[in-house]
Amino acid sequence: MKAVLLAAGKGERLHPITETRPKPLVPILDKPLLLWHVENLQRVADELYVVVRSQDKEMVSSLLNGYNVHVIEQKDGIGGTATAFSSLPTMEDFILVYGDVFYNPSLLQKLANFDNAIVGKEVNNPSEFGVLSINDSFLLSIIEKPENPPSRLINAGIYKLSKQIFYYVDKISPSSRGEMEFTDVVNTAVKDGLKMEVIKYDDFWIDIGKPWHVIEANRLALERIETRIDGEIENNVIIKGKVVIEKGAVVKSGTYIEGPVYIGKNSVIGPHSYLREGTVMGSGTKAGASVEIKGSVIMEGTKVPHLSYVGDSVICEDVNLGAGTLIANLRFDENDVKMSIKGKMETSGRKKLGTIIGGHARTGINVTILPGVKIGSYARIYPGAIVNRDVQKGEFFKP
Ligand code: TTP
Repeated sequence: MKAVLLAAGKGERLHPITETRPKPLVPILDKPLLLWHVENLQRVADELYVVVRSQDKEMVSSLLNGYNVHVIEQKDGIGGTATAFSSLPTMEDFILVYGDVFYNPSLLQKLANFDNAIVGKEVNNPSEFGVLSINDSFLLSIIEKPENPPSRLINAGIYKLSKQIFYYVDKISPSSRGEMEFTDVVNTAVKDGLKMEVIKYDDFWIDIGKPWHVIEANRLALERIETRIDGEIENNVIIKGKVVIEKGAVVKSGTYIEGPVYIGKNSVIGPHSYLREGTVMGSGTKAGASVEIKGSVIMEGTKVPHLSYVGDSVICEDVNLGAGTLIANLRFDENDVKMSIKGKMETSGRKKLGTIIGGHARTGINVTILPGVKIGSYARIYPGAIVNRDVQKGEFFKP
């Protein structure tokens, strides 16, 4: 059997994270999401296809060097998941997965037994997804973001498909949002009589579309780690809960860790830092003296050297936080934190959410960042500033 991964999205809602990396390279436990997918799919498929944007092809190909994967460029023209799909050669029998979902791969084994099947996941907010309308265990249609969802079962973005589906690719037109949608291909096929089973799946699942989902996907992965210590731990370090400490990492004296926490290779933690649950330190990162980090994803090469608090945030690669940089993650009114997504304020559904800082940004000393604020890649924040609005890519924020 073959497997296909659609990974040619723009990932605009994930800005500023995707200002400096394509969405498939967003890390989960310091490993690009794309590699999680490839390793999962290789368990059940002997041939893998990944569809990417032309500008990402080189980066993705070099990441997948050594893996047996065909990297295919998405066709030009109107974008969308159906365009990604139509870029593939015809196949007999295959699994198809959207590149931004994170899930338990044990599901794939079960899927392999069906001719045509779609995975359904029950969620509490179905109106935000494609909702499955079903009859017995068969799909009637996928309804995109309905106001009155017929069920709580949504399209998990994971399918088992047969060759017949290719026949319907040319039978659709652009959706109301101006994209060629793979769900329209599936709806057209089902309407024409194709039997598609709905496989209910109730293990962990997340669609990484918005910046805080990066924290949540990492948290899901963290909850499944087993303690492994390959790095060095100095005397007087206290570790509670599960931790992974990779090779070359050093945890210096006086540090207190409450797992689950992941510390990537060649990182330096401490002396006297406090890493709390849900923290992922990418490779080559630093959390220095009197630094507290909680529920955050710190990407490769980023330094938080002195006297800082980082809560419920994503700090991308090669960022430096000046001494005394403090990130607020809770509003005084304790309402859910909002964030601007493609220019529109959206609720995150989270009481605790700090900041999202793009790659290569710098903050001066004593900078304060308010909840839900995004700081673009390569931005500079003037010492002592209170950052109370989004900062654009490359902007020098000086109040
Ligand atoms: P989306 O999340 O709908 O789109 P996106 O990745 O472009 O993100 P954003 O809306 O934030 O800009 O895409 C769902 C999946 O489909 C994702 O895994 C990427 C894939 N996809 C393609 O392969 N090609 C495309 O043209 C689009 C739009 C998505």
